Amino acid sequence: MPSSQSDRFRIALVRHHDLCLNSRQIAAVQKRAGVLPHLGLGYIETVLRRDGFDTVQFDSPAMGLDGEGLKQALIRYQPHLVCVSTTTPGLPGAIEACEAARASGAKVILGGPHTEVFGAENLHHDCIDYVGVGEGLTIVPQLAAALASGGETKDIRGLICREHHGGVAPMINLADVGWPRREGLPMNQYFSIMAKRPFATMISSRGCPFKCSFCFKQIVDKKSMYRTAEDVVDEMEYLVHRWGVREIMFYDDVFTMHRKRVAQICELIRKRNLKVRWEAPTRVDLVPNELLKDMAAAGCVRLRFGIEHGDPEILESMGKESSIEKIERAVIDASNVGISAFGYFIVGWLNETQAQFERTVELAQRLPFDYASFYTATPLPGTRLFRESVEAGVVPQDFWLRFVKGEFDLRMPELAPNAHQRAQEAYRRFYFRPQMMMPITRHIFHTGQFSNTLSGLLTLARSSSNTVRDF
Ligand code: B12
Ligand code: SF4
Repeated sequence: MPSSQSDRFRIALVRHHDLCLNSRQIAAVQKRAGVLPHLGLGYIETVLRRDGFDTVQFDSPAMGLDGEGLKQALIRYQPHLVCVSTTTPGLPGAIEACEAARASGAKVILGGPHTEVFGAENLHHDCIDYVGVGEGLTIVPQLAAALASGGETKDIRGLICREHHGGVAPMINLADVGWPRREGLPMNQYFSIMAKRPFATMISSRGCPFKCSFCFKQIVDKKSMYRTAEDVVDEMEYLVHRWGVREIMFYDDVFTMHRKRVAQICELIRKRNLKVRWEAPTRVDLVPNELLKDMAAAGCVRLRFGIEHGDPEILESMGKESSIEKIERAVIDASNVGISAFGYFIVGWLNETQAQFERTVELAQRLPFDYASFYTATPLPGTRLFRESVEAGVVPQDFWLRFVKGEFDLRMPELAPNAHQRAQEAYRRFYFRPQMMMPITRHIFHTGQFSNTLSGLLTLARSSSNTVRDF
């Protein structure tokens, strides 16, 4: 442990770069698409501060820190404990962060969605002392308290180390935690190519009861949790007044799951005369027209729909529980009330034929989408898509295990022929057509992001990403 600069126990919370599978393409796209904050670490920091710990967040993409830069920053801070958060594809970046943390002399804990599938396996990397499985809001404060007082760690639920395995830490309600800490973060560095700046993110609910076969469910997401309308709008108001935020992006899985709650949020925004643009993800079967009108009147400018595919058979096999008719209805209704529709599509589905791919492009072109993303299907560990891909002989059973143990140069196998070319082609056919001139011009006018938009479009046209649907 580092020699103490002050009496307080110091904890660094780290999100490092996406040195993911096919990282170069993703980095190129993400650099232009934006830098979005990590709310999970912000929430953990809130709890740690409440418990009296000294904390700092190091958000490498926002702070422009590479591996060496992060290492030097950590050495200067001299943390006793470093918490690194990761997804599975993001593991290579997280390991670089853990190595930087190790060089600072701190104890290192790895957590986040990834560690819910692979726990002890991560201890293969010498730079990791602990793995947290499940709710970081309980694991990290308990570990910090134990380390600070020289106490035992073996009874901490959800904590794995080389000596013992503490199972899984159950979810706690975000509403009981307060808001994620943003002080100390370079708030002006966060942006989304789609949004007006200054911009911020929030989460108003957690979890989703649907079971799409490609979607990874965290333990904390298996039970849904909703914040009250009052608390949500209070945080929106705080972002506007404290940070001058002009647009808010919600990170929820499905924002409109509870119609009444969303209607209450809209009513409060209007009552308080809160002037802020906002956008949220949802499903096509959860946006009745009345609600859409309410949302538009309360500042909702964009809805992100998980459309996924234009082929009914594939939609069915994804377990999406939607239909082409529902997709058409929702996108047209949103557009009619003045809300931009962002369609997330997946191409290169397992055994996808050329004709099925064409149906996706055709649907994206036919409906009034202002934005679309086309991702190649990724069989994330722990998903039904992964099991089916293994059964189909397209992905080796031990693919992710090898990856987790350090074979970071593995390439993700394609589930359908030419999946990457299909993604590139879909982007080109969607964005580069005369009908997109209006939405693109409107976008530039509302967000003021002229150069980002143009270079983003060019990058999208040139590259494709191998990933699951995300932002
Ligand atoms: C917002 C978001 C993003 C944002 C912001 C990143 C972030 N993690 O916040 C952006 C766009 C950057 C992003 C990118 C990616 N994402 Co993403 N993202 C999400 C989303 C929709 C919400 C995350 C969130 O804010 N949750 C709420 C907060 C409160 O929880 P949390 O961050 O998960 O943190 C909690 C726990 O995980 C845990 N925890 C977190 N960190 C730590 C650290 C320690 C030490 C401990 C003990 C615990 C712990 O405690 C926290 C509090 O409860 C989730 C879906 C979901 N429902 O979680 C997908 C999700 C996390 N993303 C996913 C993926 C695959 C990606 C990408 C790889 C995709 C891509 N486009 O390339 C990239 C890679 C990013 C990276 N470096 O790893 C997958 C992860 C699956 C997996 N097995 O790893 C998810 C689950 C989507 C899905 N359903 O499949 N993502
Ligand atoms: S893709 Fe969306 S609707 Fe489907 S399970 Fe995941 S969060 Fe729920």
